[in-house]
Amino acid sequence: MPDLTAVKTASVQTMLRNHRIELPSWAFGNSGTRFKVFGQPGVPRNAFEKADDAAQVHKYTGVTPSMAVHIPWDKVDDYAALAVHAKNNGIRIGTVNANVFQDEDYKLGSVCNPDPKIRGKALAHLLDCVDIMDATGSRDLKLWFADGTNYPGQDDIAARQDRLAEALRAVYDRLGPGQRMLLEYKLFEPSFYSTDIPDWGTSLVHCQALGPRAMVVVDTGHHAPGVNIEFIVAMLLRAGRLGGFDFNSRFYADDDLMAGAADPFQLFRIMHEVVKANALITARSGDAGVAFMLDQCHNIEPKIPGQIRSVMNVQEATAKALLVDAEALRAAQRSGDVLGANGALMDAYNTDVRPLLAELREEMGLARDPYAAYLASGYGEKIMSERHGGSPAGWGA
Ligand code: RM4
Ligand code: MN
Repeated sequence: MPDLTAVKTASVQTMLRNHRIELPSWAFGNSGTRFKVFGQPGVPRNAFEKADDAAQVHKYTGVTPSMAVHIPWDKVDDYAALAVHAKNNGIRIGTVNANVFQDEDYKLGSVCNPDPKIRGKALAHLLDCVDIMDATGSRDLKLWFADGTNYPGQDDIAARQDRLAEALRAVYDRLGPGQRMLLEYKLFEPSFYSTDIPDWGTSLVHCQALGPRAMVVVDTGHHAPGVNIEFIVAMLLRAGRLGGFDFNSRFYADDDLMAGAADPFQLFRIMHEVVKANALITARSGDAGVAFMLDQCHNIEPKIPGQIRSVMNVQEATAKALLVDAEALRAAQRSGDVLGANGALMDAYNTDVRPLLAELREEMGLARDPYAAYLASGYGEKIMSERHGGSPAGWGA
């Protein structure tokens, strides 16, 4: 078993105290599947109210001081005012997510579309997103493209890559100092025959061609079943190109369930690679730093508690990863002690880290159980009585 001496516990707690997790604005709005969006009472009606809800998660967890926005879902007239509003609530606006997948024009793709006019429109949106980053003080632009084809021969696979590279170059060159581009990949959907950025290799090739401030983002839901995600994480860290995570859980495809819900062991294994690479604590500016973001939807469960639970799950996986006895593990690995090495990892995974986290929260002036504290706060009842007519976050079935 890992030796939970006071010194070890304190050093793990120090790391956890500084480990930041970013919340997605879209987690707070109504969401669902293509079959049905189930509306919930009290959901935010605009980006300002989403920031209010994100601030609640931060208030009870103490580790989520930023909220990612999705444009145009979070379109406002004055982004600087949104940033000020977030700040007044104790958080800030984080990653700006572009959306070039919900306009009629994008039926055959956005930046890879065969029509140059449509490519131009998509590029203009991406550049607008950089303007928004300037106004909100955001570091990262996150790009996910729904681009691809449904039928062999529908379009030229290689030519689409050229179009993609051209658009990415224009956006990259527009980034200000200290701003980064995070390029996401997803194996399939909505395109079923070919996807223009289906995997980490494709994303990495584009990032490397662009420059050091283009980095890959790993959405844990965007892989085929059985894929060893921690291997990808290790490779990207090794290449210095892991820009961030979109954490969520999947059982089948891009399920967007709460992080750590479907496979907490996988989350632990991922965090173990991060911890080994000393990549846990992110720099606020500059090129370095892994962004730990949630990308989730709460379709049937209440949203703010769902986010709090997800943050707790990420913290628990991280705490366990920090508890791995690195020396014992290395010694076992070097001596070819297969079971000893595996045992060192499993000992950490099987440790109950909830008391350690509860103690840390107490030290931070928070309730030991953020989930229960939020439920007892009355905020959920308040927004239910005050807010009427919250609209779907974006998928809007
Ligand atoms: C995409 C991708 C993006 C997210 C949208 C909502 O599948 O994961 O990161 O912004 O969904
Ligand atoms: Mn994502």
